[in-house]
This record gives sequence, C-alpha cells and structure tokens, in this order.
Amino acid sequence: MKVAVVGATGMVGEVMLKVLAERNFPVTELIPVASEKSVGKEIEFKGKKYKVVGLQSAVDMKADIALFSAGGETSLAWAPKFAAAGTTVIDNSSAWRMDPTKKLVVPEINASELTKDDKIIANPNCSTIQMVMVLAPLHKKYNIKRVVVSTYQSITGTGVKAVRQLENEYAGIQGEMAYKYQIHRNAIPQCDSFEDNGYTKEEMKLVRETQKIIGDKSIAVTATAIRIPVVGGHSEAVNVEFSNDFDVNEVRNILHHTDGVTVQDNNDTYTYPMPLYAQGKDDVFVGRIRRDESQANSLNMWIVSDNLRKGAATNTIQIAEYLVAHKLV
Ligand code: 11C
Repeated sequence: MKVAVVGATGMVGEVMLKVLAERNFPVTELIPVASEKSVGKEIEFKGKKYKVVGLQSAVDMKADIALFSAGGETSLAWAPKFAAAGTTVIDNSSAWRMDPTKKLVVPEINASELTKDDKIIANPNCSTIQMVMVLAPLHKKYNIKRVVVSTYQSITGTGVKAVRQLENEYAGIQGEMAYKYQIHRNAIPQCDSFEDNGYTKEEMKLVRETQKIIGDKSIAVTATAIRIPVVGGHSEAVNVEFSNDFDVNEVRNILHHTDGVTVQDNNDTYTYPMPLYAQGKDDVFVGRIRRDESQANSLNMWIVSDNLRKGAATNTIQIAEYLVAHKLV
C-alpha cells in the first residue's frame, strides 16, 4: 500500500507513524505530508528517511490510502482532492463526521458498513471512541436509554501548544497559552468552543457521534467535558441507564470478552484504570463497574484510554487494516 500521512509532523501524525510500524501495516511507499513550512524536512519510518511533501504533490502521487490528521479546514479543502485522485481518505478531524454521506467508524462496532465507494471515511472524536467501545456491547444486551458522562481530558487532545503551556507553568516560565487559563493545578470546564445551546463542541460530539456510531438515535446522551493537567489519556465517569436489568458480573464478563477493551476492576487490589498506565497502549480500559443504587437498571463505570492511540491513530489505522483485509481499497 502506498500510504500518505497528512499532518505527519503533528502530535497525532507522529503516533500514526509509530502505530503503522508497530502493527506492521503493509506500507510499500510512505508519503509524509505537512504544511509548507515543514516541506523538505526528513522523518524516519522503519529505519528509512523520507522527505516531507506538500499537499498538492501528495495528491499527484496518488496514494492508495491517506491518513489525515491536519485539522478540519485542511480536511474540508483537501480530502475531496485526494478522493478525486482515487485515494481513500481516513480523516481524523471533525470535518466529515456528521455528514450523512460519510461513515463514522469504530472498527470493532461498525466497520461492516464500509464499502468500496467510501472514499472519505471519518474517524470519531477520541472521547467518543473510548466511550462507545464500552457502550456498544452493553447496548446490544441491555438496550441503553440514557448516558450521563463527565470527562477528564488530557491536554494532548489540544496539541503540542498545550503540552508546552503545562511544561512552562510547571517550570514557572511565562509562555504562550493554549488555554484561556492556567492548566497546571487546575481543571477547566471547557473543551473546544461553545455552541448556541450552552454545551461545548466536545460535549455535543459525545452526543451526536455516539448515536451515529451505535446507529441508534434514541440513545439519550448528556455530557460535561473537563480539561485536566494530565497527558496519558482521557478518563470518563459514565452513568448508563438501560431498559433492561443486568447483573454486574455479567456486565464485567461481556466487557472482558470485548475486543479492544480491558477490564481493570478489583477494589480489593485497588485495581482500576488510570491515564498514567493507559498511555502508549491501544486498549480502552474500564473499571469501577458498579450498580447505580439511586435508580433502576443503572450502572456506573470509569473508562480510560490513550486519546492519541485508540482515540486517534490506532482507530484510524484499524480502519485502514479493515479496508485492506476486505479488499475495499
Ligand atoms: C480534545 N477531543 O481532547 C479533543 C481532541 O474532534 O478530533 C480531538 C478533536 C477532534 O480536545
């Protein structure tokens, strides 16, 4: 496969290159793509050096697959040009996710929707991916009525500027701000900008993307997304109300047998997921699984995953793997 990585020098792009190598994705030719200021720079992939090219040169090189992580505006402007050249685009931005003509895919849940005609495929938001990985198998068994989620999100979701802000604040250096407020020793109840309904875009992604991926608009979701000074991954406190009653051990057992999900749930040994330990791993970790005793058929869980891995690069590459395995590209 001739593979273009658009945004190769960015935070997610770098993890994409790492994951492509780790999973031994069949790359016959790599095309690292970035903005004009990075063109000509060299990046290393599997011990070989590659020169970064610009977007138009990359379109002309007619890759089989282009993995995009260069922001919504670049995706809106360039994904159609790649697609018109015959390249299948898997896009990690929010640009195409809610477009009814585009598939929004978490491979373990809905990759079977993909066909050869899907030339621009959307990768969901990181906080949505880790939540639906746990919700989808439970929805099948007990039917979800409502989800209440609060997120505790890693600054790596904002990008390298936020990581620098935290490092500067930690070292007591005045520098460029990614957030309106100090993030060191703080919790900021705003991820992304606000919509007219008073929620942030990040919160509404959790609502809309969950319904689209699971394919059920009747699932009610309400979210509060918080930024915290952590780098390893996003954490989520999730409360779920089902139509049907459940057995907590059966819930653990279903999740234990779900591909891509690891149950870490033992109070006796203080075993529960934490971002410090999820970092660099591909799985979604779930623990603190317990009945919500305040309401019928309701459950509480704590879900953690590396937002740059399953939340971004890994999921994108799993989509590419599915396309290759099913000869859709
Ligand atoms: C964050 N979830 O943590 C965001 C980052 O729609 O792909 C990814 C934004 C997106 O701030």
